[in-house]
Amino acid sequence: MPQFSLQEFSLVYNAFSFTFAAMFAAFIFLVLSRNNIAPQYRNAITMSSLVVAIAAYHYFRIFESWQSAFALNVVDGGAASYIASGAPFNDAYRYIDWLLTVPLLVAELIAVMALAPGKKGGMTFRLALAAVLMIILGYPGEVATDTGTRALWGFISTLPFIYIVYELFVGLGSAVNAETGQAKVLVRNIRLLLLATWGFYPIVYLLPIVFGNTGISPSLIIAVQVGYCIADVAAKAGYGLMIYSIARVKSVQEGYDPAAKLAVASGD
Ligand SMILES: *C/C=C(C)/C=C/C=C(C)/C=C/C1=C(C)CCCC1(C)C
Repeated sequence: MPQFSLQEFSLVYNAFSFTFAAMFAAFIFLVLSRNNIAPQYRNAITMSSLVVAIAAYHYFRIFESWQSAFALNVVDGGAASYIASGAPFNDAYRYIDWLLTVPLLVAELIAVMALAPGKKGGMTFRLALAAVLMIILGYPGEVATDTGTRALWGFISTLPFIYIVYELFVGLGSAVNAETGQAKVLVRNIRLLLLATWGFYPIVYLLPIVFGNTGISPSLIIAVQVGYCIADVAAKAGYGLMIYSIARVKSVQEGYDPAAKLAVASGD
């Protein structure tokens, strides 16, 4: 079982705490800013809010689990450290989190894009299904104790992942080109953000294969946990704010003015 110095333990502890705060703050922002968005794009904001709310809850649980998995060990005359308390560190919360949030992340992107209304439903369904399959098929490999099984399920799970990337960059090509002005730039950038952040997860999955299960050192555990925090904040909160920006730009482009509506409502 790994043993961590005080600084190492605190680094992961603080990363979880930061991630919880970032998800929670993004949730408050998205809920409060909903009225700045034209009604036709509000579903995207609702889904973004759900994603960060679900992630905030799971980070809170992961944070608690990390806290209870290690106990402070003070040795007379030696350096204090954190050793395993006997309670397992449960980061299986992540897979449950992904199962719920990853389909929502693809659905929120489709919801703000210029796709013919008849095509939106089908595209959302195919991408969300692929996202669910990707997570479900990755799980048996995640919990497998031998690297062969891990590699096999990892490979199978990569197929829906490739399908999602293909649809985003090829299948949705004309929908991206149909965007205008700043919305087009933002939609292009959010695809890149998605690719860059999502790419992190299969790389982490590969580490036990690359290093061999016995090569998982405390510093690797720290790198993986802090890395997941960064990827999750970017892929959920950062991504959610970009969805908000796209929805806001398009609302303005389409003539939606929340101030005018407020003035009418208050009789000014
Ligand atoms: C907020 C959480 C996100 C965006 C999680 C994304 C997760 C993935 C893209 C996971 C992909 C995987 C593979 C492509 C193969 C190996 C197994 C997975 C599930 C780690």
